[in-house]
Amino acid sequence: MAKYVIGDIQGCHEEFMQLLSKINFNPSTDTLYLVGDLVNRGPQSLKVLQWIYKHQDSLVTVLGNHDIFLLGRYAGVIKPDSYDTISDILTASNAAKLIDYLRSCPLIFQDENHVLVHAGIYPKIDFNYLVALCDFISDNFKSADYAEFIKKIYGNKPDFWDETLSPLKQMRFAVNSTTRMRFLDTHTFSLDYKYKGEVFEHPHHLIPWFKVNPDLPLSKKILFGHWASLGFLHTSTFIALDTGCVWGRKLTALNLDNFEITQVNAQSNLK
Ligand SMILES: [Mn+2]
Repeated sequence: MAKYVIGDIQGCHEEFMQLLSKINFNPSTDTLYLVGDLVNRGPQSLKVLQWIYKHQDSLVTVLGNHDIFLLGRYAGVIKPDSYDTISDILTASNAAKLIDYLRSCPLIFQDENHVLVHAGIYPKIDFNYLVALCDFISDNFKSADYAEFIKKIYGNKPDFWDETLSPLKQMRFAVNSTTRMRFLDTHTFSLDYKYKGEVFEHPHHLIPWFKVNPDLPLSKKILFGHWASLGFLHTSTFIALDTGCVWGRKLTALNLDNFEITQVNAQSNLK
């Protein structure tokens, strides 16, 4: 009856299978939380997604930026990127079923003790308002005209939050902050997409999102991925789980009952 959370898989199927066997994952009794970015950049995105689809009753996954990219590519509203490794999914015979499953996955999931999200919880929006906004976004992802919706919410702007933004702009900001956020501007709290350097020696005008308001009005721990250069971190309020498997480092599982960490080494190095 154990509950585990696993970091960004990004098509690293072999490592994912090794990790599951190392923790003795039993789909009929155990539960798996996945922080999103199931696919892309890595070698076997289709195999990863097929495993997740098959075991969907034993797991919860939130959507990451690469998963939304896949939805947009399948819908034909996002242009290919030269680094994509999702063509096997796009041409799979059961692609429609896999995509429908992904469309049904939330941006934020909560249980009694945890909040699961790909990149983070933006610290300057009321949490319940953000959850409601994300639920509304999920309704749109599930709707028949989701392609048109993805086209509208795909883009960097607005990079700041303001309650007076139009509903569409609010949704775009919610998608970007839950799936792409790392650093915020210290003064305006806008999202920074540019800085790619050291996490702990960052420029003064930037602050990691989770340091803005370390005591979020939440009694739950935030479980997130997306930030490979941050690596594994566990504090009283959050757990960061992207340990850069696709970049030649490790894939990490954390047992949420006893906080035991299990890792496997990456098979290949994309760097
Ligand atoms: Mn990501």
